[in-house]
Amino acid sequence: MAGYEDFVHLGYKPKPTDLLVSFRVHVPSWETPKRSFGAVASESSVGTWASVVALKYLHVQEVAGKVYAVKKEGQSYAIKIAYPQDHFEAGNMPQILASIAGNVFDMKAVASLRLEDIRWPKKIVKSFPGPQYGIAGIRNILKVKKRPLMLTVPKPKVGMTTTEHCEIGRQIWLGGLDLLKDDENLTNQTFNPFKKRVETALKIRDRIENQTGEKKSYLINTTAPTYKEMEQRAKFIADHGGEYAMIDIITSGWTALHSLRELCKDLKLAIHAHRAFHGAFTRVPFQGFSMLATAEVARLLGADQLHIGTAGVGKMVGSAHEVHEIQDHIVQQNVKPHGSHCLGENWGNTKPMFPVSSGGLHPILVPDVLERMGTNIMLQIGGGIHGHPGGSYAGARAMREAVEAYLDGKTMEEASQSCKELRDALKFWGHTRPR
Ligand code: CAP
Ligand code: MG
Repeated sequence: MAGYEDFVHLGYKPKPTDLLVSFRVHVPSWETPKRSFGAVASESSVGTWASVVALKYLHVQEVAGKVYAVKKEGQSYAIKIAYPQDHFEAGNMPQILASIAGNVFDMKAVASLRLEDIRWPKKIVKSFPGPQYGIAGIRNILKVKKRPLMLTVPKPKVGMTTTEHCEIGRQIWLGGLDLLKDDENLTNQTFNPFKKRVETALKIRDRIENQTGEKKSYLINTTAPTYKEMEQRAKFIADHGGEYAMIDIITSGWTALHSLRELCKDLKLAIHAHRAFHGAFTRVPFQGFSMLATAEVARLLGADQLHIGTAGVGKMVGSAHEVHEIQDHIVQQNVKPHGSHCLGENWGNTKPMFPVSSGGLHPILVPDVLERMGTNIMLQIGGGIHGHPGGSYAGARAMREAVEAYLDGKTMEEASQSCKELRDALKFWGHTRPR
């Protein structure tokens, strides 16, 4: 009768149409590795603990997962599972993740389990919308051809009035930044109501665009109690001339992101994806669901830009290696398999996502990030602008100057000689890295 071990087929050669998943498994001391691996394939596809007669039916076996590769790595194992694509409802991300990333994480048959990477077959990739604009499209909206795009979040992140929030917008747009952004937890609070903020900020944006001759925009958080309300907020943004809908993709959920993407096609809004909450399942190296896989899901569902970390420079964890891996997967169209977990990807016509580097940065750290992540990124600096001794305008000037200096091959010390705001930032923070 079918037991967990029957889901292990080490001779199986995956088909191009299979969806592949790589996991890191710790096997419990009382369990055999083969049964532990088989449990993951069984529980994530068709099986359960009991041997059920129907498991032997051919048509059931035809949509079952198969463990096809196993590699011991110290105390844990890297395993790979192939799932026939017909197991899944194409275009239904919640269902796909309920299979490959559902019950498996809390089974006793594994001591710990982390989903590291997913290789999506062509039919599944094509069943999702992908980004509407992508990197080239975003650069086209903001009329910035090459340099890194610059954005900031007013701080304190919540608590300021609409007037205070929008005044910061005026200062940073005047100071040279491209984008203002709502923080992940600013939505429609009584002291800063959504509609009043949108109306006030976009009027100021129009004025500063005329004053500076530069395109400016605003990443407005549409995260809401229901999708119906999210839809109304996105429509309000479009009706008032905004270019972006921001969404907290993890706390809102995948169906919310997918639905917002469909709406934004009609509204012609770009989507900025904030990943707050991801650390609950991406941070621990031996349990959870990787940020790499999370980024792939966000790209398929259609975010145009996504926070992916600072490559070790800022206040959040996320090593240079991890961030580079994610950056490759969201910017490139083809990624080759490599290492024990990376399964590679062919994104077909799915547009790339703009990497956003944010968290614990200030102007003097701009070169550190650009050296690591290149210049085809978005740089977000919040506290490192509004905590500048000269205030938000000075902080924005310092950031813009830091980016221009890097592009001109100048050090921060050299550039600070001709820019007071950068000089003050250098004096105030030096090259310290917050954590
Ligand atoms: C950064 C930030 C962003 C984090 C999110 C914050 O502010 O606004 O939400 O960058 O992390 O609230 O911490 P600071 P990540 O610039 O003041 O640090 O980008 O890694 O998703
Ligand atoms: Mg934030």
